[in-house]
Amino acid sequence: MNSWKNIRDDFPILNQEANGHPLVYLDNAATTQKPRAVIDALSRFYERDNANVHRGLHTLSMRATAGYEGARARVAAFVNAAAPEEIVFTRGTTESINLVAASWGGANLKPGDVILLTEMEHHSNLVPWQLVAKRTGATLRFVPVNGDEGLLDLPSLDRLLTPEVKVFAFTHVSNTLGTINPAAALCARARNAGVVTVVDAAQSIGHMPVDVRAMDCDFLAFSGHKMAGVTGIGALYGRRALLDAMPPWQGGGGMIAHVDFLESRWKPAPERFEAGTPNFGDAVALGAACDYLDGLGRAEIQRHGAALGRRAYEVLSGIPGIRLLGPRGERAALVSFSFADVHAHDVVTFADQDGIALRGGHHCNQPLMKKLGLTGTTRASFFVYNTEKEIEVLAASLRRTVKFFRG
Ligand code: 7TS
Repeated sequence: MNSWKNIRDDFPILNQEANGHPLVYLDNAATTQKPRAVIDALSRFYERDNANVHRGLHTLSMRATAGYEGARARVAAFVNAAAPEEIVFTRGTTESINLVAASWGGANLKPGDVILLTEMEHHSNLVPWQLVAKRTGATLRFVPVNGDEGLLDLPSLDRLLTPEVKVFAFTHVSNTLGTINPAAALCARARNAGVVTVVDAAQSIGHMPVDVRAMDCDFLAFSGHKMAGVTGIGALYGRRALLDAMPPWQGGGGMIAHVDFLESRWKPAPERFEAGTPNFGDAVALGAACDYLDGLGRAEIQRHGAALGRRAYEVLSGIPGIRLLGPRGERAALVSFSFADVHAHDVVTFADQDGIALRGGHHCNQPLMKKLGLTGTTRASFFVYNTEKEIEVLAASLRRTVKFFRG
């Protein structure tokens, strides 16, 4: 069991100053920091076990293969998949969604079909669908977001789920608004209409229990680096029958059952979708990240993040002229806001002078920003090691910034 006591000591990077102040890292929605256990798992792999997987009969190769396939089983258990074969390792959320859009979408969409998305999607759950729509003649349709509170307009869903809709891809948690979408209910409504579901779990995977069988989704995409894992690795969960029926999206070594000069046959999933030397070192570290988060307890992580999200919303709402986005009630571990008279980039730059890491901009949500009449927001996003005290430090810094700009 990992312990919440002295949790900050698990993350070596936090023990430093930025611009003469203790580092307050509030950019976790972009990427989380890594605990010593994950960093050590990565070094251990390269110090003891490194060899290419799946092809060698020597000791190191067998150990590396066991590590890689063990990580697959660990990730499968982390999201409660029915089998390790339902986990395809990818570079992250973006690649996972591109895989589904290109492979499933390319094989199953045709002119007249509709791809249903929401207005709060990250560009990585929008642009891949635009690309496949162009290729296949399908069109895009969007579930509206209701104003600054940032909730999906759920009553409109039944009207939007017409027989032309073949796939519904939506984010579990909005990286810009902090909205937590009712994923299981959305999947159930889509399933009743015979629609395939793709859940973008980039912002939920490290912050709450994510159970693909409880959610009953068809696909789920996530990144390791947003859940205490290292960069360059993530996964696509896919229902086995769907994955096995999908064509490959990249060709190369490792994904073939047989190759001839003119044609080839594919292995079943997941190998079919993992052409070339896979990222086994980072996969092993992702397994260690799963262990770390489960050690803390994912329900406990969710409670901690929700409390910080709520507290930040409350404390920041006292700052004159602030416009807070996202739900007033239950929200994820982040808060997003803007000022009419201070640009988000200035807010971030001033906060950095106080040692605080924030993010300012459109957060890869340009269409949503346009709808809300904004060019960007400032965002503070939390993880397991953040504290209420850091929210006070943030609020004090923001007050100084707005005072400076207002003279
Ligand atoms: N989907 C959501 C909801 C995200 O927040 C992000 C990244 C992605 C997909 C893409 O993940 P990637 O690991 O493949 O890049 N979001 C952010 C962010 O909010 N700030 O930086 C990256």
